Amino acid sequence: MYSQGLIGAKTDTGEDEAFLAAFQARIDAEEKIEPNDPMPDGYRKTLVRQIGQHAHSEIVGMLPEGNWITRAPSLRRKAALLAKVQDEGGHGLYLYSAAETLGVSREQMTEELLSGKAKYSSIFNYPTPTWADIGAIGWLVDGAAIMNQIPLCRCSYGPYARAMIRVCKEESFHQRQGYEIMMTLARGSDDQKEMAQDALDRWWWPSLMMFGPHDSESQHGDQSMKWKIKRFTNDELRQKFVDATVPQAEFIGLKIPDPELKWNEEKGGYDFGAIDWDEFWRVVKGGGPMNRQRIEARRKAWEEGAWVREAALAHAEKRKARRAAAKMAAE
Ligand code: BYC
Repeated sequence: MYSQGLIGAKTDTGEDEAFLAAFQARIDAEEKIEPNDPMPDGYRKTLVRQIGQHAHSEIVGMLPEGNWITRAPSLRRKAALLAKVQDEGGHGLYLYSAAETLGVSREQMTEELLSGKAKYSSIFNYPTPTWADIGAIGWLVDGAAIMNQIPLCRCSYGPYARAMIRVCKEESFHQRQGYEIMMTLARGSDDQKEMAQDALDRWWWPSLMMFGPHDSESQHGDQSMKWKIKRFTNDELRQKFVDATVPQAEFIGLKIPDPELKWNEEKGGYDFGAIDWDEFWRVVKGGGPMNRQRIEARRKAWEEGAWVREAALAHAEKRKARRAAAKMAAE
């Protein structure tokens, strides 16, 4: 999708005050920053980190749902789930391509994921033991992802912003298919309703954690807001998600597992209970229920796909040589 011509590019941009002020002025004027434009190294690194982690999240995020493709309860459910999981793979590819425009290669990013240096969203380290988990992921995880990604369509970096437009359209379909699964279960037998409630109980708090630490603990938040990479803070987006999701739960007769959840007339939003940040950091640092299996699955896929990458490279070399020979013969 994007040129890889910048890999290994020189990043020495001569960052004196005038350069930084001129860059900030472009951001403040809502100009899009494009791959060949001069940019502060910190801006480039922040984007490589965020877009890389976002790409990894999409790819690792295929695993919990992929677990249910062979066991979906009907052909219609199977077709929809298969399409959704494929979409997530596509999102990962756009995002890896967008990150490559900043001078990092797919191989480097993958190595960082497999070595544990690069993070991916904490949410994908939880298991999917029942079919209702597939509903809960679509409804809550994709719902949270949309809340976070719609503003990224206005991110100051052009390739990331443009990739997000299609991603968001697809995520909104994902959210609806998840909610529809939950609605069907919630209106089904007592056992089905119980299964839906149990999935909501397990996915609610991890979904709130997807938005990242509180603003007061967010290391990168202020600078990313200033550079208009982020348009809302972690806490602002979390609040919007809670406000949008609580009525959806009420509509299908499920109960949000938070005794402190209460409408606050004055702020025009819900107050909600404290998030378990110890759990969040434990999961982010590799101690979640499925971290080991997720990375093992990615390592296996990367190693088993080596022959495909080698074959594609060999084919490209052959074509290049054939074209060069044909050109010489024609001269
Ligand atoms: N999990 O300073 P902060 C999907 C890290 S997938 C793990 O606030 P920032 C889907 C953070 O990276 C969509 N780590 O950071 C796919 C930082 O550590 P580093 C996934 C987290 O970047 C399949 C540290 O905590 N969406 O939709 O300003 C199926 C301090 O945080 C998390 C994206 O990736 C977390 N939840 O803000 C279904 C969105 N939160 O990097 C669905 C793009 C924070 O210094 N990313 N950390 O080592 C973002 O919008 C931002 O990066 C975040 C964090 C809001 C997540």
